[in-house]
Amino acid sequence: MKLLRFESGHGIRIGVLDGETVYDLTAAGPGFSDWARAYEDAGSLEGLVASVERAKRTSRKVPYDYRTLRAPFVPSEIWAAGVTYLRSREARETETKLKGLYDYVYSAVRPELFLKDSGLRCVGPGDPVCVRGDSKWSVPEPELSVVLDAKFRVVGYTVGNDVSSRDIEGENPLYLPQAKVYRGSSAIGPVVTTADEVPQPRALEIRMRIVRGSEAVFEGSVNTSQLKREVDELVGYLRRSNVIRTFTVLMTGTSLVPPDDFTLTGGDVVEIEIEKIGTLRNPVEQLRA
Ligand code: DO4
Ligand code: MG
Repeated sequence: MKLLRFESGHGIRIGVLDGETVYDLTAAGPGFSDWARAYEDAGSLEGLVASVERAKRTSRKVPYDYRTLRAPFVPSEIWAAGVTYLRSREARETETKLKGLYDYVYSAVRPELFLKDSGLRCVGPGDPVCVRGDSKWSVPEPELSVVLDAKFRVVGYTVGNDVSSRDIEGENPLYLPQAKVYRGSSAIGPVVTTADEVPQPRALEIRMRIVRGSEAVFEGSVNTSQLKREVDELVGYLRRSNVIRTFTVLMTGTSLVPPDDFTLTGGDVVEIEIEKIGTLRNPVEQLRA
């Protein structure tokens, strides 16, 4: 199932995507006011799938229109894993003034995990992701993103963009929260594909294209088979002595790093496609210093 939210003349609706058709579930009952509530009411992914299938029978169908999409849910929190691909390790070791840290964490038993967002700075499809006003070197980070329930069970997967400032992190790794957390610094969407449809999260193709004007200024692809750690391993570290709410996101790290002379610029459009999920497309806004 592909879970989404969209805007209509009647406010924000929740729906499921089936081919080019969206089943608008919002009127199906009070539990369908938002995905976290529908999931909590159903108690499990299996329960949610069953209640959605029932609700679909009486739901209105509307054509799929990307322009109406919102983030598929408002994340309770976004956590992110770092240096989980060789390419990320190389890029960070190049940019940092403190050599060795990224080499170490790539091979360490404990992964790097950090709190990316409270949900406040995250946008959905079509909304702008931002470049900090005090950063001279910023990049998108396309990441397979795991959607978790409050028991740390995998509900599904979405496309994530961990927008980051390379110069701020490169100056000092202790500046990581400033390099990672600011207005419009993350995006998720366009849908959540439920876990039953993604039996092998480490076998998905990720593609990114950055368009400037009419030209693609960066294009790249990677397969999640290159991810150094199992999804379960990352979730296992997140759950240690921790508590989360349903619909918390865990981004799994990036491997697509544009060349070192590239920086994201206001007006660019970032397109990230992940197999079985879809394409997350966001324009870029330059913030003032
Ligand atoms: O160590 C900094 C963050 C790394 C990261 O976000 C990534 O590898 O995706
Ligand atoms: Mg990242």
